[in-house]
Amino acid sequence: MILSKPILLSAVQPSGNLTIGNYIGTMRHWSKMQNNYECLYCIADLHALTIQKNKIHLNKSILDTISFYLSCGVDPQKSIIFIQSHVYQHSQLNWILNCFSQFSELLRMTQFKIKSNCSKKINAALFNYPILMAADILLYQTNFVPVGQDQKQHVELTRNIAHRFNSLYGHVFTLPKPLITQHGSKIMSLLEPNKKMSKSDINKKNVIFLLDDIKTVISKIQNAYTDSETPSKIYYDIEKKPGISNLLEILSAITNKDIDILLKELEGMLYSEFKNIVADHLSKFLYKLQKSYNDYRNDEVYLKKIAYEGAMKSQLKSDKTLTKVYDKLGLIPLF
Ligand code: AQP
Repeated sequence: MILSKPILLSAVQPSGNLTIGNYIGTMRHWSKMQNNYECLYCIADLHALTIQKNKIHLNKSILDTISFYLSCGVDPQKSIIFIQSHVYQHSQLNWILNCFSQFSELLRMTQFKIKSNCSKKINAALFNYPILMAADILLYQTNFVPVGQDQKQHVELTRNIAHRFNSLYGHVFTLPKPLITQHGSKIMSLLEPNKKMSKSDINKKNVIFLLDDIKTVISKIQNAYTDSETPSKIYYDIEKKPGISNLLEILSAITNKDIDILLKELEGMLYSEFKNIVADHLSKFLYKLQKSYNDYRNDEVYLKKIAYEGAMKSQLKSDKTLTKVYDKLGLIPLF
């Protein structure tokens, strides 16, 4: 008997240039995960519409994101890479799950509170987007969802919606679990280390973008906020030293070294020396990543072929769940 692997789904919104936060929080784990899970990696373009309204930017960002998936080591022979809008089942299940979600639970979503605070014009999709995310996950009978800390609440909401549906109709959806690493699950802004690093931040100095040139990376790290403790000492303490702790998280993820080990190596150093080390490792890492990214990005025919094949496979998988849902609800599937 061949035992099937657990199913894992992860996604990134092509809502702008990807950040080192997106990479450290999720994408850096994807390549290894392919060996232990049946992986689906989605480009969540419908989600991006909540923010991104520029046709040219969105189009570019979708292809950029596929290129990054590949350059992070996702192998289309082992995993499915697909664009959300190519698989209509997501929107269909989204509507159905809207009918099983409560207004009050959506109001509690921290991401919505943060995003709606920053803007006077809030679209309804921003409010409803956790339900589309639930549809993304539940369509594939997903067991695990690797996410950054900010998305944990949405995975919990997904479990609640699935549980509610299952209680009414019997077992239809697998209840997914978030996969969150102890370190690197919330990379903070460089100048405001009490705020999550985000690709849509208007202050670009807060963010290391995966496509930043090396000079920019060095300058952003050198200007990153630290603290005025005297004498200066490098140690990990999110409350007292959010800036230094954030740089330690970044360095640890990029070098694959535990923070405890790094702290021994950094003992007695000045903040400026520490920053130089972070900037040096980050620059080398990004240089390599960008080289691989550029090779993929220059071949749009290949990128579109991967997206097409991914869509075909995802449609087949997701349709099984949608058909089951239709059946349970009393909807009639197409003969
Ligand atoms: N700063 C972060 N630290 C760790 N993980 C992060 N993620 C995002 N920012 C960080 C994780 O990256 C994955 C993809 O995120 P997303 O694009 O789906 O949406 P997001 O969480 O809203 O990311 P951004 O960068 O903040 O985008 P915008 O500015 O467009 O809203 C997720 O697993 C997320 O947890």
